[in-house]
Amino acid sequence: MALHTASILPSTVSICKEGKSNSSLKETGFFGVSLSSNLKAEFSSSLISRKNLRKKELPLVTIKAQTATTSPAIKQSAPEEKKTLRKGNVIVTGASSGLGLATAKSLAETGKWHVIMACRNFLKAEKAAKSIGIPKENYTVMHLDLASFDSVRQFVDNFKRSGRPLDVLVCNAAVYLPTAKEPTFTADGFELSVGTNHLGHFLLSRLLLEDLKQSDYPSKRLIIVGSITGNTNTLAGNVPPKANLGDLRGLSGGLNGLNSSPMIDGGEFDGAKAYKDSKVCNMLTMQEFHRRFHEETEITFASLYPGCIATTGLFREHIPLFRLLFPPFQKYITKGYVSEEEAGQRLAQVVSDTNLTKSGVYWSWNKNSSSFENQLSKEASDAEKARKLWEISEKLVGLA
Ligand code: LMG
Ligand code: NDP
Ligand code: PMR
Repeated sequence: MALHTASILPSTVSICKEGKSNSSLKETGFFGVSLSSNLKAEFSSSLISRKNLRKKELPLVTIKAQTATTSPAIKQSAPEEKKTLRKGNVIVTGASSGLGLATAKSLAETGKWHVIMACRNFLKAEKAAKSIGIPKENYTVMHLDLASFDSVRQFVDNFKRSGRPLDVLVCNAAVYLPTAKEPTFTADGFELSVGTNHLGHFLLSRLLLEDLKQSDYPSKRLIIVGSITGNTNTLAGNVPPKANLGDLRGLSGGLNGLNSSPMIDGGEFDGAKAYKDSKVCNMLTMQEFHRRFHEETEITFASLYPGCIATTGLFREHIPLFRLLFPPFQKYITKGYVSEEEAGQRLAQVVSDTNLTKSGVYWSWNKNSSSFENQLSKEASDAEKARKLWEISEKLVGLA
């Protein structure tokens, strides 16, 4: 199957420290002062520009999605595992850095999970897994570029072919383009942040729902990572630009910046807003899944805000001054800071803790690092909007 040129281009330039970990702080603040940054930088991004979208017309390079299995697909029970409960299989998207990597580590080192690290950069993921010390029998890297529906479909095919049952799917990957002046687009022509963070995950989850449903694991789950910044019922969610999906007219129009706006609400392009909008989509999608499928499938659908992990690659496109000041600002002023390691444990908890089986919940953690069911903003819990978002998204990803 041919992947578009886009999917073989390096998607972003990483200029941020990654894999840093500091587990000394445990507070998660929901109130605090803001350090802002209207400082914009002229970073040239190697992302696919609107012009580059035309490259779809160039001769396509045919590549197969890479799949390397670091352990046998059919798991032999380790001698110490005499119990009836088999190892759980969990797919984590974007597990090559930050929260996803920390979560993969946290789950894999328990010995109870086999983590399928679904990543766009195969080698980076392998290296990251090795360097962070994930036991090699407990993970498999599989290629997935969420910015290409072909790649998502190919990933799903490859996964199904592996013969593994699917017990938990974690939609974690994301891009954040706060300094972009112009929109960039996925292989299928959708604004990149919403295209990757929401549409790619929407298609992936829909295609894997049946696998989750078939799982005989005691608790099967679909987790979609949300964020405080998409929730306007918080101070952090009120830092401009605020998330707002409006009446979804841009999304209905195809989010392509040609005959429609690249923004969901139909407005002018704003990279920071597009990210926050995508997080609202993630949280609405989780609830819509819950309403449509929880009763029938017994799958737990949940979202979470893991805390402000100010050191991850998410901020790689932000200006250097922001990357320098953001971690101390979050640590000492808002107290919302959380280390990658701690955030990974939180997400791992949502994946596997037998106390967190409630469906339709948006989890957060308090100052003592105890989980609690958090309130979503009015928009992020608007059932009518969730339904509309679902229906439009279905059309855009080719499922309706
Ligand atoms: C957008 O900007 C970007 O444009 C976009 O690209 C993207 O990055 C997006 O969400 C991501 O952010 C956000 C916007 C937020 O930023 C601005 O427009 C810049 C506003 C600058 C405001 C900074 C105020 C700093 C003033 C310092 C004065 C200090 C004195 C106080 C000291 C008291 C100490 C005891 O815009 C806003 O958020 C507007 C609202 C801003 C309210 C700010 C409240 C200020 C509170 C004081 C903060 C103190 C910060 C200290 C910094 C310490 C650093 C370690
Ligand atoms: P990182 O940038 O460290 O991790 C993002 C991951 O997503 C990377 O592995 C990246 O791959 C991957 N990714 C990006 N684009 C694609 C794509 N097209 N296909 C497949 N994978 C892709 O950021 P974080 O760890 O901080 O972010 C993880 C999640 O946490 C996101 O959903 C984010 O919204 C959420 N979050 C983060 C917060 C924070 O403070 N950092 C706070 C709240 C929520 P690659 O390594 O190749 O770049
Ligand atoms: Mg925030 C209670 C305080 C709090 C928390 C928990 C966050 C989290 N932020 C808080 C407050 C503020 N921030 C305030 C008061 C300001 C304005 C001065 C502020 C600014 C700010 C900027 C410019 N914050 C940011 C940015 C970003 O570029 C980050 C962003 O919006 O990414 C989308 C960000 C974040 N603040 C957070 C968190 C968790 C983020 C980033 C990641 C995310 O939501 O996924």
